[in-house]
Amino acid sequence: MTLLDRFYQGDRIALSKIISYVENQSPDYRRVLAQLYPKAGKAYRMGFTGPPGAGKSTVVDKLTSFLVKENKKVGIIAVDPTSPFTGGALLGDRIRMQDLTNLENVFIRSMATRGSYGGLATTTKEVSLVMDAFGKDYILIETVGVGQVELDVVNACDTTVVILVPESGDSIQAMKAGLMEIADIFVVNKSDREGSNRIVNELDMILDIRRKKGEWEYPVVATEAVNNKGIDLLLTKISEHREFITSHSAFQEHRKNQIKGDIKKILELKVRELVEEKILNSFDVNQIAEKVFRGEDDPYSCVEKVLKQVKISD
Ligand SMILES: Nc1nc2c(ncn2[C@@H]2O[C@H](COP(=O)(O)OP(=O)(O)OP(=O)(O)O)[C@@H](O)[C@H]2O)c(=O)[nH]1
Ligand SMILES: [Mg+2]
Repeated sequence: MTLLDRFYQGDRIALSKIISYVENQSPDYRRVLAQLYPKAGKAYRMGFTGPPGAGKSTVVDKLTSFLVKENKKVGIIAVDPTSPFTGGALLGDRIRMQDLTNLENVFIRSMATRGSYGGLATTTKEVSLVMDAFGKDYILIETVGVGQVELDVVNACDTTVVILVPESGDSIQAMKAGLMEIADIFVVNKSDREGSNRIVNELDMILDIRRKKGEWEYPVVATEAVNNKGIDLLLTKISEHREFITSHSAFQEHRKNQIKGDIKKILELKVRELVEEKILNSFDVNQIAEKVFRGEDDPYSCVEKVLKQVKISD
């Protein structure tokens, strides 16, 4: 039996192996993804982002427990900022969500950002695709909200949840441009702490400008994740958002835009590889430099000539 056969039979070890294969961009990993692609598209993907320590993992953990009780299959991707010391994922998320790892219907994967430009690990989307093809109903992606990461979350998810804490109050204005714009749902976690009502009200005020009749309501949900409070309401809001977007053409547009983004990304990566393999390696820059130096040719014409000679695709 091949690895893919085992994967299709629901073998978790096969799932884990295929994820590693894709993560490491092993030879032919694109062929594997191409095979899985038609099987994917059924999972609902939610992103959870927000400042470090806001309670993202706790929220994801509690939400997962709810979903599992409803017999749903859940995949979790925890994207950790690359530690400058270990170069790998921090252990924190894994440890906190450990109770879930024993559950048959839950699969957790921690990934490092590897300092890629995107922040969100470049392969997060591919890993999500693999989990989707495996038959997960929900994929929950946790990332620390820094810079570019947020946009990547939106691009990889159907519903984006931004998690803040009462202490975030002072920075709301500063965040407006980034986190505020990407959230479909806001969570004020640690609502057991002082100042929770104030930040909920502040967010409500800012969001009122954005709320339009008949449009999505951009709800703010107060939670105390550690004590499982407010999680049921959050799940209700996520379901409402799902219903909202799937009943509007916006959803189809969003998915189409994601596909366009994917195609461009795949193409860019491929072109970069081809340039490396087929052009830079077969190109004797020293010889050309000599010619140019001797005044026999100019660099522009040389590049054109090189490009005419190479065969890009087989
Ligand atoms: N008081 C209080 N503490 C909470 C609540 N939710 C989570 N915590 C605690 O906050 C700490 C951080 O929670 P995490 O869930 O690890 O936060 P995170 O956002 O995933 O953190 P990073 O992944 O490191 O960015 C933990 O010690 C939690 O127990 C809450 O509702 N109230
Ligand atoms: Mg976490």
